[in-house]
Amino acid sequence: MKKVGIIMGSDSDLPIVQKAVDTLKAFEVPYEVHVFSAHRTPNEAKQFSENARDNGFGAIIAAAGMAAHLAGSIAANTTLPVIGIPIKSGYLNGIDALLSTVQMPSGIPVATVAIDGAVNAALLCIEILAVNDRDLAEKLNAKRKADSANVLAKNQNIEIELN
Ligand code: RP5
Repeated sequence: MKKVGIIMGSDSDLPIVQKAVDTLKAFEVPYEVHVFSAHRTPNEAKQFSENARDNGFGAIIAAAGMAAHLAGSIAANTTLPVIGIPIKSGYLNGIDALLSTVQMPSGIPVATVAIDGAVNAALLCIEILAVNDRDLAEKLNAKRKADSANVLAKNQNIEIELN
């Protein structure tokens, strides 16, 4: 199976990024995690993305806060799908990172999830890998069913308690 690359702009992003790691782990999808910054280590970020396809990656998650150019700069150097996670940090609570990540000019797409949306970033990568992997697609279906059962159980508890 192809790997998912998880790149974060700073180790201070890890508490959020960890949720993507945990999700990939739960689906037994292989991954690699790195700290590369578009601003502080642009050469390393570029080298990773240029070589990602040859190094066995199928999708890349890029998480960054503030003036978040990481996802866009990674996408500029690979044609693998890039999923951006805008991280909530600094004075603007992630709105800065959201707009920086989502507003890509035509030609270089970044699939941007919600502010701090690490779980969905991982699930989107899994869905991309599952296009050619029926077993993985089955695991996604099973998770959806489990999530539904969980909500129905909560509904039942609330209905018993409040009605
Ligand atoms: C971004 O700036 C990082 O992704 C992080 O979200 C934010 C702050 O980084 P640190 O100053 O905590 O290293 O580049």
